[in-house]
Amino acid sequence: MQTVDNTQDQIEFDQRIEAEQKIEPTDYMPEAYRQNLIRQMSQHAHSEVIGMQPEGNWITRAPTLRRKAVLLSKVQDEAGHGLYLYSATESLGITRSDLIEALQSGAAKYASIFNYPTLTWADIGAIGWLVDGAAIVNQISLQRTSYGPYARAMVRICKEESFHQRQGYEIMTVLAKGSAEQKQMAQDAMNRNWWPSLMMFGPHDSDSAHSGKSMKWKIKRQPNDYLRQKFIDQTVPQIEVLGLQMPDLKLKWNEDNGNYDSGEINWEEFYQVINGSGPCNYQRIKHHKKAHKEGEWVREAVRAYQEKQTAKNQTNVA
Ligand code: FAQ
Repeated sequence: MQTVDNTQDQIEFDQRIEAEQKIEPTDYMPEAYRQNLIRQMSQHAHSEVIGMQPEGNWITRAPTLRRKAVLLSKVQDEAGHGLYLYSATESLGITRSDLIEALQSGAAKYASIFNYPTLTWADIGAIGWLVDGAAIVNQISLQRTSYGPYARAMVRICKEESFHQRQGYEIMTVLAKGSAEQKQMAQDAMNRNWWPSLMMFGPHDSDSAHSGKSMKWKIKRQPNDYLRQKFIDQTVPQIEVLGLQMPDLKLKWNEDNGNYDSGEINWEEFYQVINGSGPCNYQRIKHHKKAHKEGEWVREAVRAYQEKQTAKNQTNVA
């Protein structure tokens, strides 16, 4: 049973959400709000970190020194995003090791898109353009999320994602205006990444388990289908500029509602991928476990340093 104090806390929490005030780590929050934030934010952090793998795969094979330097920086940016988001999630009272354990055991998800392979250099262009493009549409909306540390992390992350999107589109522009083979590479990579990019926005609103509560608490500010449509509407003209064929023959401007109509996502594939049976799920987690194990000495060194510092400070106080 709730105590009187707790009821008052709940009323004040609801008022703050209503008034668009941010909830901060030391503020009262209902347990279900906290858990839902941990779920979404950690999923987001895991996505940034696992998302380094498909692109990292091309660092040694980038076609020029300039492309290599840019890709290296982009992948490092994604690591940075993962770190902000893990830190922001830890402010909800969960440890980093618990978060990593949930990723590695399959209890926590990460964006389905990163379970697809990057077959050619053009996939790097398509990821920057479409995947970062879809991520920005979602994350601009999340800049107004109700949890302060998450909202602030999103502001910085969006600035960097915006650069990533442009560098991806620039790769696509060069390929689309290149030789017939390069244009075909660009076309194939766009076709491969189009549907998985649309899946990044999650299931239809009618099938979205968390949207109701997340919208009420202003963790999510706009629903999955609205954001997906926004992404489609802004991306189709970019495909036209590239001079590529549409990846979905049903894409058609609808005068009546001012949006593009489109074909249906293969939801069976979506659920297979998010439940662990996509083309690269096994490989992604296996690689994460290996890298995490190899980094144990760094974590040990940090712990030893912290212990020494604490002992030194205690001696100084005494
Ligand atoms: N993949 O009830 P909903 C990036 C799960 S960052 C996997 O609608 P919700 C940068 C969902 O978790 C990309 N799982 O869920 C980059 C839930 O399962 P659960 C990451 C998905 O949370 C670029 C279940 O389905 N961005 O790309 C997906 O209300 C290039 C039911 O779904 C974010 O994470 C999916 N696509 O809405 C990095 C943004 N969709 O948890 C490297 C923050 C749904 O109960 C290279 N997250 N699920 O086990 C969000 O905005 C939301 O969590 C949604 C899903 C919109 C993804």
